[in-house]
Amino acid sequence: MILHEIETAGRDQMESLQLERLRKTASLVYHSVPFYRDHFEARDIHPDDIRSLEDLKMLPLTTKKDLRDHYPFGMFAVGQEELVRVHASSGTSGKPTVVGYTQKDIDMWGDIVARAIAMAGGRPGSVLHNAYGYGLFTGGLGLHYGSEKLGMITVPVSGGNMDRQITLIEDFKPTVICGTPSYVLNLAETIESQGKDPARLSLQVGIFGAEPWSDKMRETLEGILDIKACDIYGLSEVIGPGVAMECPEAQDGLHIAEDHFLVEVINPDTLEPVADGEAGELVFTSLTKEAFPIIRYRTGDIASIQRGSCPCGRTTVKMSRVKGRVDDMLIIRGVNVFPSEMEHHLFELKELAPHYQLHLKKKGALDTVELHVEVSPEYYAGLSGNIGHEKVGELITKVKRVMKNGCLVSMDIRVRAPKEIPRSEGKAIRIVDLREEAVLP
Ligand code: DLL
Repeated sequence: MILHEIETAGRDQMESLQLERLRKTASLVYHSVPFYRDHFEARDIHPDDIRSLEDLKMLPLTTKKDLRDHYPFGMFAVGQEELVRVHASSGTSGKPTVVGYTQKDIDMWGDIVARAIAMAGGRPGSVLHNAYGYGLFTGGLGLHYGSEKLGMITVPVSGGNMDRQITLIEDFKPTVICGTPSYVLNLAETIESQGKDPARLSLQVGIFGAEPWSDKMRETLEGILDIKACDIYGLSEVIGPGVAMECPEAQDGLHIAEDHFLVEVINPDTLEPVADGEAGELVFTSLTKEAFPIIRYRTGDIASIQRGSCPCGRTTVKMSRVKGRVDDMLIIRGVNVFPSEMEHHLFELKELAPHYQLHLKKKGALDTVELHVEVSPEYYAGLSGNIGHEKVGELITKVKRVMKNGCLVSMDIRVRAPKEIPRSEGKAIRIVDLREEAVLP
């Protein structure tokens, strides 16, 4: 096990480091980013007034809208001559969110991702197959630089071209694979469809993130590939992947790189802090970034945090798996539910393949949700390839019952034949919103 000293620091040591860095960051944004300076001045405070970590709460929360309003470079704290990279996240509407990095930011990011890969079990000299997309998305380059920094032989495959991915895995014999869980599942199934057993490949560890996934999805991936699958979390606004990483020893929560990012959890409606262990919206403040420091950023991600010791020996605060995004939460007949919770229950059914989509539709004035599930090839064979077979009625009743018991929701179910649900090419599309179309004449 590779443990970095700071990952096992005592609380006092960690918090005094955080405070020192927070004060530096506050001073940087006050002097260099008009948006933040206005916040200080409106509250009649000065960076020197920040004397404890709690004092951070004197400052307001920052939202995605604030970043969009300052598109493209208005939130940067350094001049263009100091920037060496930008990334952007696409977002569903309007302009993308642009983030920038100095060389020091890139080095720091590489360090934390190297730490994350080492935590999962990556080792210098062995091969890492990186199937996260390269480009404006932070996944590809984020894992790439971390892997190189750790001294791993980095294969920058990016997404797409399944056949090439499979050849490279067979020939280069990576021990670590990185990608979104839905894409790697797609890859594993493609390998199976070629009559090969993905469990016999050289892979030992999967570093999966960039989208919500359930413990059942973990079981599926670990089983099909015979690997240990660990969750990696991050977002471009905070840095990219590496904000938090799950250790294989516990597989129970992700260690936050607390020496670089300060976490809070708030109730997304009242904006008040919630207690440890309670789910709420994650809020992050960067402590060491130069180009794009961020103060109290509302991530939109729902999770809880826990403090205390971990079997791996690390003392850093852990966040739970992300349940989903505030804006992906569905309210079905008054019950709140996230797609990843449905996934957890759906994947228990042997008749189904691990693929699903939720279609939001309009029936008159009412919003309705249809859950599309796909039967496994074995079950399909038992239907003699006829999706209209009477046995499907029993399956629908069963799926309805599982959703009702597991998530307390009743919804319409549509059963699809194998491969009918589109496969992931990156972040999986779990929710398809057809409501706009429905209201068109
Ligand atoms: O997805 C960064 C990343 C790349 C993380 C590779 C992990 C691996 P964005 O494109 O800015 O950055 O999207 C960030 O993705 O706010 C979450 O909603 C979601 N997300 C990221 N990691 C996880 C995860 C990258 N492990 C948004 N579990 C975040 C659940 C995740 N959701």
